Amino acid sequence: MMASGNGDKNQLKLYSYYRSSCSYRVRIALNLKELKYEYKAVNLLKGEQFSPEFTELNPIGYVPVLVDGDVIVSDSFAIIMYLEEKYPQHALLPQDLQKRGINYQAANIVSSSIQPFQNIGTLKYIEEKVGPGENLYWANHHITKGFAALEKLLKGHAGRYATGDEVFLADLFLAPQMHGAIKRFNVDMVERGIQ
Ligand SMILES: N[C@@H](CCC(=O)N[C@@H](CS)C(=O)NCC(=O)O)C(=O)O
Repeated sequence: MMASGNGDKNQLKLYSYYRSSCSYRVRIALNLKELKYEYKAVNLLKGEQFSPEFTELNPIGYVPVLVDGDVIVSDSFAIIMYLEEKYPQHALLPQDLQKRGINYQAANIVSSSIQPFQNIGTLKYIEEKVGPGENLYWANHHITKGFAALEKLLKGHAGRYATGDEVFLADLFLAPQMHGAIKRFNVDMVERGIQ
């Protein structure tokens, strides 16, 4: 069950699952901003996201959830924006507005047009309603489509990282998604020229 920590009310707490790409985005933000936090493990494979204790924090039953004193924020994009405003060190958004727009767009391609299609609940549903193994074709299709769009979008903006030589918002969404695509779904990123 969810591990409880030392109970310090002022310490940031992150409810996370180690293989969750959405939680991974927030862990990168917390680390770049050098913020200490208490790690609260939620085992998605054991269904801990559906426990009353957890859905009290996030009614839809997804990780990540950030608790900062009396403030509770769910959804990686919302959490990262909250962190950006409250803890401005190591800015995650570029000053240049065009670049900023590209960062929002890339992050949202990952969070709206790729990850929801490969979420545990979605994959289980497709497997049950469509047929055994169909969920992997489904996930692969959406991941490949999303990365093809990202490749076009970022052409001309990328440097060492997605939108130049500094790590910004887009990278926080891209890195975990690429990791998952390669390790969990065997998508060939080299052939796509993405790696
Ligand atoms: N848009 C949300 C999506 C959250 C989400 O889908 N989380 C996944 C892990 S990456 C989850 O908790 N899945 C549990 C389930 O499907 O039951 C975010 O970015 O935080």
